[in-house]
Amino acid sequence: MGDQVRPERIAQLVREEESFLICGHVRPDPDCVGSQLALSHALRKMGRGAEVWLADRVPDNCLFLAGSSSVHQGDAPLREHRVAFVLDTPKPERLGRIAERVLRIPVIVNIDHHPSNTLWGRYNWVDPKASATSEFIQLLIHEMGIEIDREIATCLYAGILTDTGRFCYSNTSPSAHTMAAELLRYGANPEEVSRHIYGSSRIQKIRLLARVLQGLRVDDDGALAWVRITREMYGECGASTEDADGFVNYARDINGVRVAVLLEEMPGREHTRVSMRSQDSRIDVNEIAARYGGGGHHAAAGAVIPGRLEHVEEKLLGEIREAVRRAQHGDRISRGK
Ligand SMILES: [Mn+2]
Repeated sequence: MGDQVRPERIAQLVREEESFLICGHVRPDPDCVGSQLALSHALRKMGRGAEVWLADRVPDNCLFLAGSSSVHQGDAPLREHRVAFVLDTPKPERLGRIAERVLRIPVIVNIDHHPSNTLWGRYNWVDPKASATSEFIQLLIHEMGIEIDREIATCLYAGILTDTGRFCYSNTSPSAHTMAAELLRYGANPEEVSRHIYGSSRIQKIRLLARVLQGLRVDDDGALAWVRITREMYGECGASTEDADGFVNYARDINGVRVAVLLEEMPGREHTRVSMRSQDSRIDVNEIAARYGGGGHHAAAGAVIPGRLEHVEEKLLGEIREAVRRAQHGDRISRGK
């Protein structure tokens, strides 16, 4: 574990080194890929080498970002690097199968906004108040003295747009809007970015969504809603796990729902992936995910839990109902005072 540093220190490191590896988490999202690509463009503009490396493939909704086709997915980096940036990745396990190789790199710069970040780099720039990792990269690029061009602006805008839930989540801070506004001035086109990210669904995804919503369940009191995805559903719809991103939000957006859960059967059926959303500030789903070695944010978190879907469903939903009860009980006590 290393120190928390300021962007000036990281910009100094950039001036001292020749080339950089830029890594991110498994199941990469637009904030991860966008901040990686933006940083790689800025480093190349400075005459530095930059290699973007991920365990999983770039999702379809990020393929419009400049440089996405050159993201490396091999078992090892293409070149030797002394310094690795790891972005949007709260702990090394979230790197997936590349974790071991990344941890062999002497200097790791950990830049992230997840509250669950363990400050695991040699240098850490971690602030849970930032709406997206893209915010840090925007500040760092300024610190590096590089002009933000249209391609960089588009990458960073995609990150802020998606991590704030299209500027809807509670992390939609004044700075998220200010930084997004700056990116528009540098040439990001919000209509184009939104169309690529939200308006180009595969038909397999919509078929899977229809199938999943048929199985939506809600507790009698309306506080907990959940959906399940089995291996059969993927097979029947020709869909993949990436297609299910965001499905939990349909359960979350039902009037009266405090917590929403998506349970997904993993290949082999011995593990279950869960995504949780809280609509109640008193219920911290990050804390619940952490009990299972997962993490995320207060209102959005997930974990991969050993066990078949039915068992995980019963145990996890029991814990969530308990958290909902406690939150409501606490509310009654404080109102009684
Ligand atoms: Mn992020």
